Amino acid sequence: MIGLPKSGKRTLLNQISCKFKHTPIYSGDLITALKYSKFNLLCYHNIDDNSIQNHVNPVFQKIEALIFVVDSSNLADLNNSHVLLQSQLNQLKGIPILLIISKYHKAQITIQEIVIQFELIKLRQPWFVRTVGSDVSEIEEGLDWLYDQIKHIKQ
Ligand SMILES: Nc1nc2c(ncn2[C@@H]2O[C@H](COP(=O)(O)OP(=O)(O)OP(=O)(O)O)[C@@H](O)[C@H]2O)c(=O)[nH]1
Ligand SMILES: [Mg+2]
Repeated sequence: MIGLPKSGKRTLLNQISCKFKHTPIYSGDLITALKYSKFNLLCYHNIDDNSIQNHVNPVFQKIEALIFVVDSSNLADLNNSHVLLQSQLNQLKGIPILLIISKYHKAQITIQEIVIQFELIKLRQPWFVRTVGSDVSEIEEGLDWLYDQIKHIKQ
């Protein structure tokens, strides 16, 4: 999981951890690593232009999917957010992407507008968009989709 500072990653991690049984592996300023029954999750709290591949540790040998968090309440950061996603995608070709639109109850932009701005239609890999922070949090659907994608790739 990546996203700009203040995009809502830590809040999302807490939300996921409340819903699903997990084992903490590592928790620090830069990275949180958690083990769930179906998958391992690595959150990069402070990612820069470096590839996240450079930070993969022996527990997480390979990145199989990406959760990208974008704050829908902050229009000023949307372009930087897109640039961050692009820079990571250039280095992680072909992996499925779950785009989580956070703070959707305070959104300044619609899902459709984000999909267009982020040029998701042009992506070659599978992608899926869900919101959080709205009345109905869609994180479970998003994680189910991601897990199915990973299983499908492994077959
Ligand atoms: N109102 C509202 N605020 C939110 C929501 N999600 C996150 N925030 C706030 O947005 C700020 C940033 O959220 P964090 O969860 O710390 O996100 P982050 O900075 O991407 O996380 P890390 O970089 O991993 O520390 C915090 O002040 C949160 O309280 C939300 O759904 N609603
Ligand atoms: Mg933060």
